[in-house]
Amino acid sequence: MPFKRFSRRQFARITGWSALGMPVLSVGSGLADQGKENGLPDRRTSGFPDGFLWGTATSSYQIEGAVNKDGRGRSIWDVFAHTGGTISDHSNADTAADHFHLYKEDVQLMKALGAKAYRFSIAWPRVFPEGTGSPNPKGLDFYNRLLDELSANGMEPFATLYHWDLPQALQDRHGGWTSRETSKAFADYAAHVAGRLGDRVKHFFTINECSRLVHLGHGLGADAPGLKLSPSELKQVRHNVALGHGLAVQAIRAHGRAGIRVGPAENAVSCIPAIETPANIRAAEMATRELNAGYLTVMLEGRYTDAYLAQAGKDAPKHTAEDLRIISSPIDFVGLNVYMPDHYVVAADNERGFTLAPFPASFPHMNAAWLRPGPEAMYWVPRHVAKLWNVKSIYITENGTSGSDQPAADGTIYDVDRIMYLRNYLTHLQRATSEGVPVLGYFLWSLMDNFEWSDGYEQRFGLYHVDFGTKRRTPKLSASFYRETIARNAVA
Ligand code: GBH
Repeated sequence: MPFKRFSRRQFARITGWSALGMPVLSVGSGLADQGKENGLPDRRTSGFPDGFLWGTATSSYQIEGAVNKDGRGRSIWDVFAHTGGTISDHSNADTAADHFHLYKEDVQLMKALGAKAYRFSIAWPRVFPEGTGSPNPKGLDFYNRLLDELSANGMEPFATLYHWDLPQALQDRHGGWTSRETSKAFADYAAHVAGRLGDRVKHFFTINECSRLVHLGHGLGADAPGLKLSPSELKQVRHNVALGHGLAVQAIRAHGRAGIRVGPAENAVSCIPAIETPANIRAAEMATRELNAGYLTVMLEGRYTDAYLAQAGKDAPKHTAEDLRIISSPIDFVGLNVYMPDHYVVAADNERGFTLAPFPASFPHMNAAWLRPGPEAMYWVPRHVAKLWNVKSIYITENGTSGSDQPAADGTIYDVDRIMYLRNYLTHLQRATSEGVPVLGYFLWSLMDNFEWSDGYEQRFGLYHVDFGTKRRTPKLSASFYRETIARNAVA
């Protein structure tokens, strides 16, 4: 049902667009010009590079629903969410936002923003219900339909192969990522998908946020598969995940078309110089390299740092030189999920050369207790990555915030906290691109409210509000903010 689930009039009122989806004010007569008239700086002159790619992001388990449709196998998240006490509101994603059935409407939501790119993930258990073996063609059909719809609407697809929904069969058979059998199975799945979708998908991300699936899934037990492993087992999982990334890079190149582009989507541990001095900046770079040793550092350098191995001691992951060559297979870009500062760094005269400042209890947070607003992370993370490893192409694969998102008396969700957050992060992104940091595009998390893992439906990250009962989508005020930013190619 195209676009009818929220009232067109309401949408137009909130966004300042006519009912036909045309802007009421043309960009040229919009706020950018008003700024000029008011004597404010013309922000169009400090915009983003020409051709900068604006998009939104989602992931399969968080939006699709239809978990039993067309032969999909169970994933570790189905099992985890159906285990008592794992999800704060006792929910699961059996139907989620029902994107599986409403994908056409959802493509219109992206289009209404003026976005030109969409990052989504493919559910491995739809494609290989048992993790390996015979593929389920009906599973891939869903993504064929989605790709057709994206293409018909001028939307460039960016596909993530693994956004945490591991086939449960691999957990049962091999212990999931505790075994390198899973790394190999991941490469076989990646090869199959690249072979079938690689004619239309030019950009693949291997694994979303290695560190979260390692720590929260296998260390703290807060995410699927809910394990609390020992330090040595955890380091082995981390190694197997990195190996899975490298094997998938090779498989995609071997089975995709010439020119296919591939890279990770990492939430690199973000290290911000507490005060911008040359010494602190250098310290923040060193911290970035050490604190990402098991992830970006090994992927881009092909070795674990001395400090990582020394600190691990007898718990160091078992690995071969060949593993390291695979993990560091050349990639075409680095995807970065940037949400917050993980550490403010001060240069220090100690062995590591830096001190990580403890966060004061008074440091503010957004609606989610973990989400500290620190917009300068959006400048420093891509800058460090570009500088440390000479990376030439970067995408911001996620950035956004949850909010309480309550409708006001007039029915509108005035999510000015989200707008404040986005405006500040984008301002720092603009600083980065204007200084030549090679960020090519930005994917806002998220297109719409979705199943926020162990927070269930209690944390909403969308530009579009989703009523999870009726599945109705309604734009929040931030949808207008993003649309205006895209139209100007400058922060609105
Ligand atoms: C991303 O993770 C995910 O890729 C995406 O699926 C998700 O919906 C989105 O962000 C919003 O969360 O242990 O309680 O302190 C974000 C990065 C880093 C967020 C770890 C949660 C720890 C929570 N995550 N963080 S806690």
